[in-house]
Amino acid sequence: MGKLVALVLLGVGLSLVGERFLEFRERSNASREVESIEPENCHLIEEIENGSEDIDILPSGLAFISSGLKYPGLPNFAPNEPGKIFLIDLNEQKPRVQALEISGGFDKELFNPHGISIFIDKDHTVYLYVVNHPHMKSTVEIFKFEEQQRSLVYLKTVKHELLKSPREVKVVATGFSSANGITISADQKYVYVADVTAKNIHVMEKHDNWDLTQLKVIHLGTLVDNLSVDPATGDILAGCHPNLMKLLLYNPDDPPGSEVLRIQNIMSEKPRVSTVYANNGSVLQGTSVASMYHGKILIGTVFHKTLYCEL
Ligand SMILES: *[C@@H]1O[C@H](CO)[C@@H](O)[C@H](O)[C@H]1NC(C)=O
Ligand SMILES: *[C@@H]1O[C@H](CO)[C@@H](O)[C@H](O)[C@H]1NC(C)=O
Ligand SMILES: *[C@@H]1O[C@H](CO)[C@@H](O)[C@H](O)[C@H]1NC(C)=O
Ligand SMILES: CC(=O)N[C@H]1CO[C@H](CO)[C@@H](O)[C@@H]1O
Ligand SMILES: [Ca+2]
Ligand SMILES: [Ca+2]
Repeated sequence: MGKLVALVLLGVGLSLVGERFLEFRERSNASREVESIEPENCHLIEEIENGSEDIDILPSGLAFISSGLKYPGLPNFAPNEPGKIFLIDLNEQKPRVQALEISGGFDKELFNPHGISIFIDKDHTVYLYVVNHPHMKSTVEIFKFEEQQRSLVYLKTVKHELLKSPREVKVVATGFSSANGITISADQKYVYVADVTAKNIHVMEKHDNWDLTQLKVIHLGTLVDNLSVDPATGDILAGCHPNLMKLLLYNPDDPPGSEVLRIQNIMSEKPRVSTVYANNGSVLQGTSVASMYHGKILIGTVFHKTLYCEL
């Protein structure tokens, strides 16, 4: 979201000067009306209502959710509360939610979690990498997940001057107007990159040395934030901002909407793009990510609530 916001704010700043404003309004689909689409079994997760910017799910169905992001230019309902990582067990009939305890001398008061990524070591140890913005700086925190205790043990902080908007990969591809979400196929052969303002997804082939060559571009017509892959089917879920401008110029009476798209058979001649969820903001505002486990979907937002759905 960081890069996206910076880019859009820059865009707004520049474009306010002249008629580019109109063009930007158009590009960001500021006035797009969103028609509701909702699977039958959806409910809000009561315990997480101040953001769920990123979600990552273990192969066992335990989902990590980062909550409480504070970022310049983005709305936030709980500016004085530290961020948290929540855990949800998607194997449960009615999944419960718990905030993970953090031990190991970590400064929890300054915790401002953004993107998260699970890393599973060869010895099956689970690590959680968390992009953190203490005092609006950018660091990456590395935690070890203790499944029995349901807690995170702080291991170390990675800091670097170049780490302004940390990404999970080295620079291997260029030519995006605003690359944001990135994810890799289950077989590790393809990399999918979301280009927010170009409203598309680039499908790249990953070579052994991590060079990428572009295979195709899939146009979605909506501003794509984060991508995830359903490990069971290989489908891609995209958390999208149908009217990005409303997210940045937040007005509770005319809130930003939410949209989740699913791309099936992405490598085929005709990938199928369908809308899994769409809402005008009356239920869910500012979707940033959706992740799937055995037909169950968690839909996260930049600063708002969190929705659980069964397909
Ligand atoms: C969204 O923006 C594009 C320009 O990027 C425009 O062509 C399209 O009509 C807009 N869609 C809606 C629904 O406003
Ligand atoms: C969300 O933030 C509001 C405002 O600070 C607070 O009252 C509420 O308890 C928070 N909700 C959760 C679930 O943390
Ligand atoms: C959103 O849709 C609901 C019906 O689903 C409607 O009652 C409400 O007025 C709409 N809100 C906005 C801001 O358009
Ligand atoms: C995994 C992934 O694609 N994460 C991205 C989600 O979006 C933020 C920006 O909003 C990026 O910084 C992350 O890399
Ligand atoms: Ca994001
Ligand atoms: Ca992530």
